[in-house]
Amino acid sequence: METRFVYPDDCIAALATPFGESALAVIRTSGAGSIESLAKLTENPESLEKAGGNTMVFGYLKDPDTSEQIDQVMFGIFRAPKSYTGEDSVEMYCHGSIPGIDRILQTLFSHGFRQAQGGEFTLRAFLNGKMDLTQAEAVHELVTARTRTAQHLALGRLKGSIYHQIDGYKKLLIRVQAGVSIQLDYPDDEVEEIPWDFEVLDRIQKGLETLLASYSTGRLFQEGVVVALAGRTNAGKSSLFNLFLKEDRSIVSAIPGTTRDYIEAPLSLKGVPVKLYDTAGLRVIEESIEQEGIRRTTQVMGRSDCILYLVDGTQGLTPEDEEQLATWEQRPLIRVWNKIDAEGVLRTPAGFLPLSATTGEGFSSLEDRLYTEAVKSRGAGLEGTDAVIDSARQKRCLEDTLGALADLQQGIAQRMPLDALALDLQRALGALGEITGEVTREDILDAMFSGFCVGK
Ligand SMILES: Nc1nc2c(ncn2[C@@H]2O[C@H](COP(=O)(O)OP(=O)(O)O)[C@@H](O)[C@H]2O)c(=O)[nH]1
Ligand SMILES: [Mg+2]
Repeated sequence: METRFVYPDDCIAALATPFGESALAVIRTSGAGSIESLAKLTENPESLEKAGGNTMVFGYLKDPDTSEQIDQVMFGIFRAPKSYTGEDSVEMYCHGSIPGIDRILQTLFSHGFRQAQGGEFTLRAFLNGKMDLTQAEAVHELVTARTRTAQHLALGRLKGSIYHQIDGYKKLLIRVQAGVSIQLDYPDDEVEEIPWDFEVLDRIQKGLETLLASYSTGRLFQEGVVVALAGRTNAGKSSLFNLFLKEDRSIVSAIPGTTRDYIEAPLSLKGVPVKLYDTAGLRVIEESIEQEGIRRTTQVMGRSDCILYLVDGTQGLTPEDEEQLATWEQRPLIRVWNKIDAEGVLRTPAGFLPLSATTGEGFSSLEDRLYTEAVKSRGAGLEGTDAVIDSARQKRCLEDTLGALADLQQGIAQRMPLDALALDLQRALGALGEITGEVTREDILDAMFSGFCVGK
């Protein structure tokens, strides 16, 4: 298989900020010789060549072919190994006009620099030992986090929350392995004792299981949950939608059937990213536009993680509501009795949450309930969220490790020969090492870093 990163040690450059008009644009470069190559593109090459690491240099970029000035720039100079990538590196703080950025990049690309591929800076950081793979993945997660909690969890991983745990378990396993090796080296020792420290093995397994279980929580924060508002027209879905968003996004109207298509909006529910859908009401009607709206409503309900089903408390439960509730019974669903502020509202039946989408009464209980449902429907737990894994790759490695450890325990119970058991142990250690990237194949690296944005 062809991999993209064979000998990634040439000079790369990329725009690290969005390509658009802004006060500043940051252009990142890295690679042996990058400082010298860049110096040639400035009015005063010595100021860069002689600059120490971790210093800023003020100057002008020029096109060496025409000697024309391109931009006034602050150069951040980093010298190997003290840089993000571990290589010589220059970060340029330029002016953020689109033609300006374009001109600078074109000049770099025709004078010794190549366009960096997605994630290539972080890949180099990993290859140069600046971070382990869980931290490299956290960089990506940190950039793409959608809520504050997600961002916080990713930052924890970047600081090494996963790495330190894995490293701890690995050291314990190596101790177990050492005990086995001694036994293997001196087989004719009369000790028939099995050299297994079951207490330590248990501790490792439990710890890894906890980490593995945190994956659903990690995914919850990364992907978020889909919540659909449903119910008959005029139940107050659009009003509730706006209450969630704290703004008037969806049209609220006393005329039935105003919302004909669904609209969606992102929001954060106590740190969990939610995609909330306001749907067309469920109402049997001849008109074809509205029928299409209803078809789409059913579709959105079908793929949601939780349905908020609203009933107009002044109207009470209709046969249509009963039918809908029966249809979606198997799904995570919260029954909401709306319009409790209204004159002549009927008593809230058992199993319904009282709400006024107009006054906001009952809304915080609804939020609590939705949060619990959303977390539960994803099988996530939020206790001890200091180390949460959020990578399918890490999950697979943990499963491999636990698989090998289970084989080991079974082998011990069946009194398998020690050298066979030593192989299980080796397999467990290998899978554990893969998590942090001590043993990682190039194609895995390739797949992993290609999901990054350019400039990271
Ligand atoms: N009194 C009262 N009226 C409400 C409440 N929620 C919605 N309404 C009214 O009910 C009508 C329909 O609301 P809307 O949100 O458009 O319902 P939808 O068709 O389900 O989206 C509008 O006139 C709203 O002002 C509520 O909690 N209390
Ligand atoms: Mg509506």
